[in-house]
Parts: sequence; C-alpha cells; structure tokens
Amino acid sequence: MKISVIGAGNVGATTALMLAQQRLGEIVLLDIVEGMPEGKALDMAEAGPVARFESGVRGTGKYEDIAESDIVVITAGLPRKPGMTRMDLLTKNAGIAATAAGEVKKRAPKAIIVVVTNPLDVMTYVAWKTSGFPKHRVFGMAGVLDSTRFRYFVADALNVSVEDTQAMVLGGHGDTMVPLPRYTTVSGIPITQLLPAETIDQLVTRTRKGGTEIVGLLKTGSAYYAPAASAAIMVESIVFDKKRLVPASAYLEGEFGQKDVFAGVPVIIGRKGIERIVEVELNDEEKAMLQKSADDVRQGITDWKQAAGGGA
Ligand code: TXD
Repeated sequence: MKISVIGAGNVGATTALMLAQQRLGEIVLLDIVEGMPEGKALDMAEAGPVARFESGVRGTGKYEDIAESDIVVITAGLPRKPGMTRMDLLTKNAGIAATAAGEVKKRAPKAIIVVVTNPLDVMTYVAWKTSGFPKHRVFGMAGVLDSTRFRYFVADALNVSVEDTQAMVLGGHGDTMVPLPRYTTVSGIPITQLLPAETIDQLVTRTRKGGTEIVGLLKTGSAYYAPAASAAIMVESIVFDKKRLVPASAYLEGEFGQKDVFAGVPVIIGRKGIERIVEVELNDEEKAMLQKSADDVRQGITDWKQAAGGGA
C-alpha cells in the first residue's frame, strides 16, 4: 500500500508517524515548505532503531512522488490568523484542498481521499468535486475525532476504561455537531442509564467545544495527537479492509433526509472506501440538530462556489 499525506504540519506529520509505527505501508509526506517534510521524515527514520519500526516515510515537496498512491490524506491548510475572517480561511484552504485533489486526480486516479483540512465538510466537498472521484472514495475525518473526545469524557466521568466506551457523533465538524447520548454506551449500557442528564449535557457541550478547548490551552495551534490517531484509524480500516463502523463526513443523497451535502454519518470503511452508510433512527430533536448542522455546511459550500466565481 502506498499512502500519501499532503501537509506535513502538526496533524500530517503525526499521522505519518502513526501510520509508520503501525507499518501500514510505504508513506509519502508532502509539504510546500522546503526541506521540512524531508527533515521530519529523516527524524522519524532515525527514531526507528530505538522505537523498533522501519519508518518507510519519504519526505518530499514534489507532487510527482504521490503517483499511484492507494490512499491520500489531505491535511494541508492554513490556520486562522488574527484579522482573518472565516470566509478568508475557507477560500484559502479551498484553494489548497482543490490543488491537492487535482494532483491526486492526475497522479493517483485510483486513490481513496481522506480529507482532514478545515472547514472539514466543505473541504471534503471541494476535494470530491475537484477530483471527480466517486463518492465512496472521498470522505472526511471529523466524527472519529469528535466521538473519541466524547468517549474520553464519558470514561473520565464514570471512571471506567476508555476501551469500553463507545460514542456516536453526527453532523458537520463544528459547534453544531450532533453528539448522540442515546447511541453512546459503556460495554453496551447506554450512558443515559449511567449518568444524570445534567452531566451528559455537560459532556455533550464539552465535546462540541473540544477543539476550542485545546486551542485555548495551546494558543499557537490546534489539536493534533487525537486528530492524527483518528485519521490513522480510518487509513487502517481501508488497508486491512476492517469494515470499521465509524462516523465520517460522507456525501449524502437522501440519507438522513439530506441531499447534495457532506456531513458526518455512520459509515462502514473497507478496502474500497465507504462501503455503506448506516442509517440509524433519530428522534425529532436529533433530526433538527442534524438539519441545522447540514445547513451550516451547505452555506459553506455556497460561499465557496460564489468565491470561486461560479466555476466550482
Ligand atoms: O477533525 C478534523 N478534521 C481536524 C482538522 C482536526 C485537527 C486539525 N484540523 C485541520 O487540519 C486544521 O484546521 C487545518 O486546516 C489542518 C491541518 O492542521 P495542522 O495542525 O496540521 O496545521 P499546520 O501544523 O499549520 O500544518 C499545515 C501544513 C503546513 O505545514 C503548511 O506548510 C502546509 O500545511 N501547507 C501545504 N502543504 C502542501 N501544499 C500546500 N499548498 C500547502 N499550504 C500549506
């Protein structure tokens, strides 16, 4: 398997390291900053002898090195800087995501694309449109991260193992994401039976603001260990055809009552990419939250199309 990671910043480099440690394949790490991806790849290779892994990570600044990749993870993008509006960030990152997806189309036409760059669901749409790939081969990583955060908070509140907690978070990756306590369990027991409603509400709010909490602490960037681990899990499910059932940002054509939008829904990921979207029953309140979240993504897609001069 050849796996390329576009963007060798915090998330990209950490993802490459995790993929290498799990020996998932030949890895290419690409960035526009000269020498940086090569430097990080060399550093990882030098960790190999003591940490006991054959790195197999190649750093590069050239897109020709991603040729014939089986999987491409797109993490390239700009962080929001002071004075930059959300719209500035959207158009800048859309340009970067479109360039990356265009290169993938040209050089690795059979690849599966996993998008990580924010705003996630809109960037996944951009990558899907630009690549022209079928919908099962382009999806976004966010729900795995949002649900692993929820799992951690639940495990911490109950003082139980994180291994026994499972959680489901739907919707777009943002403040309007939809954590689903009814589908969140500890060894099969719904948390609604284990925690008071008030505590669950607090955990849901903390999950929604999970990214902001880390940014507030780090001050100079955003989270990357849990995001990288989440992206790596998705790659692993493709490589080993594991058919993991996880939330991912997928193109919807009527599922959950949503059309022509990317949003986080439960999917099964295997060697071919998204093998199936799993529709679960939602109550009226959950449906309304998902609608709101999908509408936010739709607005972002419209903004991108307008900024791209209707050519997108
Ligand atoms: O859940 C999720 N999907 C997310 C998303 C969780 C965490 C981070 N999330 C987003 O991923 C974040 O908002 C950013 O949009 C991306 C990457 O985050 P990261 O923390 O890795 O940002 P960095 O450290 O700034 O790295 C970005 C790299 C940096 O090295 C740039 O030089 C590079 O992207 N970059 C490019 N690489 C290739 N090609 C182009 N054009 C390019 N532009 C910038």
